[in-house]
Amino acid sequence: MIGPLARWLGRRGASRETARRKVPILGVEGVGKSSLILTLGQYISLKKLGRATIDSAQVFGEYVSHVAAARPLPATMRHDPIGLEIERIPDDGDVRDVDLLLSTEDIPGQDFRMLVEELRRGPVGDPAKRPNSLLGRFSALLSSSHGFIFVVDLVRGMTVEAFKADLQRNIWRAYADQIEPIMTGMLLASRMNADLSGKPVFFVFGKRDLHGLPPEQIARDFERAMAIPLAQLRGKLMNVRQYHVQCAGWGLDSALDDLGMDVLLSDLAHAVGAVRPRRG
Ligand SMILES: Nc1nc2c(ncn2[C@@H]2O[C@H](COP(=O)(O)OP(=O)(O)OP(=O)(O)O)[C@@H](O)[C@H]2O)c(=O)[nH]1
Ligand SMILES: [Mg+2]
Repeated sequence: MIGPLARWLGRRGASRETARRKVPILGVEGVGKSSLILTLGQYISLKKLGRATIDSAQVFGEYVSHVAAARPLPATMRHDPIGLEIERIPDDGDVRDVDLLLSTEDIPGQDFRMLVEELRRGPVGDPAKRPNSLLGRFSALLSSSHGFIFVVDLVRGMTVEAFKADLQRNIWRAYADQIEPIMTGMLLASRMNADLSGKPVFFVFGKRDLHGLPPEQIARDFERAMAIPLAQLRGKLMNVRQYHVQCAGWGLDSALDDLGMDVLLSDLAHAVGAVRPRRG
């Protein structure tokens, strides 16, 4: 007969076997990656769901000092590891145990831009023959990760007025600039390490306060504009979803309740299989 202690030890054993789930946050420069990880870091710390990794304490300290002074975050120049260890997620008014590591350390915005440019320039040959190229490194990242967050900034490089003046064209341009090359890259990379199946790809549309568009409209446009690569990615059994968040404009007095962080965290943990069984 299994007693309570054995059951508890069994569960401890089971949870130790649970691999850490690595989910990099990717996107070109200035789209809001650092802001997203800072907002998530603040959110999980405040709600007692996890913490920033020890390695990234200094970077988070710097970020918070910018928020405290109501300044925008500076562009990330260093390749400091930035990570969040998430141990719990909100779940129907309760919490669930998870084992999830979110990081931005892998491809900084500038390198990611170079990857996007390389992909946009056209035929890249067989990535398997060039493991040290950006695409080769991207492929390695894809294979070592359990899921991906791509941050998209619809307004990127424009004033809000200019963005709204030609809304439809600007949205399509943002997709062509920021998303299409990534989808192409993933499909190419899948030739190097075929097994992308089951790995979720979360497109996070940030700066909700700036673009001001309803999520339903973004979702509809996104599905239409990206129909072909989306069907190809889904054909690889990738689980592609969209989220809509705001990551700036909150102060240290904010409880961060309406920025979209809870749904993003919860879905992500479920999608990468990081959710542990409920405690008995
Ligand atoms: N209004 C608004 N601004 C945002 C939001 N998220 C980020 N920003 C601003 O966008 C700018 C770029 O954000 P970062 O988080 O530094 O972007 P990044 O992707 O880390 O950029 P790199 O480090 O250069 O790759 C900063 O000025 C942020 O304050 C948001 O939700 N709303
Ligand atoms: Mg950054």
